[in-house]
Amino acid sequence: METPGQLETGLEGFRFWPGALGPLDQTCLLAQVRAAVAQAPFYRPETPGGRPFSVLMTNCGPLGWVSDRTGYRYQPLHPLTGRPWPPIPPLLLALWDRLTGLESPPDACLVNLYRGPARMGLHQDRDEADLTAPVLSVSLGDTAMFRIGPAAGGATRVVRLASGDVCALTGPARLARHGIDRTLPATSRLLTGGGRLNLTLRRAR
Ligand code: MD3
Ligand code: FE
Repeated sequence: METPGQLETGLEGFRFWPGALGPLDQTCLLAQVRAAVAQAPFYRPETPGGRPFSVLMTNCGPLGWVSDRTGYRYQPLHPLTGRPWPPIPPLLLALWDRLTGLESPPDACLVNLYRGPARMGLHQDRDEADLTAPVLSVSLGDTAMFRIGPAAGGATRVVRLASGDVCALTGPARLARHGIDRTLPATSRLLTGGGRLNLTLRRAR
């Protein structure tokens, strides 16, 4: 695994590469994500309790994470179009290779879109079959206030995730509680009209 930068979260297994993607790579990746979104449009999922997410979502790859009144799961088809998710953008596969050093590629890429007051409450990611595989997160667009704390609960801290930043959640941090408090408007000009995209690469099965 490429050596990550230093960042004190007090959480072992939280790896952070600020500015891993330069402006050119960000523009390239955004074009690849836009092409995928043309095939698999963003939609607003509902929690199992029937509340709409403020974040819009879509996926790439063999499997996509979905939520509705029946629960959370990974599935091969877009819930609205009924079509398979488009392939994971090549730039992301190369990044997974470079930063995780893992032989097995990701089989799911969740794409989150934050606009205006969109946020994501504290949660754990545990819908994946193998919870020892890392999650790799790529941020594009406006800066996010990302909150993270230990799996067992207790003190959390906030890390700013800016456009081009990449982090990996491995080891003890894989089950960390985390969320997005808010995004900071007009902190990036990458997305026309503002907002933030987050791409998470995962091994779901
Ligand atoms: C820590 N996404 O999709 S990315 C998610 O910015 C999610 O959209 C946030 O939480 C976002 O589930 C945070 C950073 C991240 C991603 C996955 C994690 C942190 C994580 C998995 C385990 C622990
Ligand atoms: Fe998460």
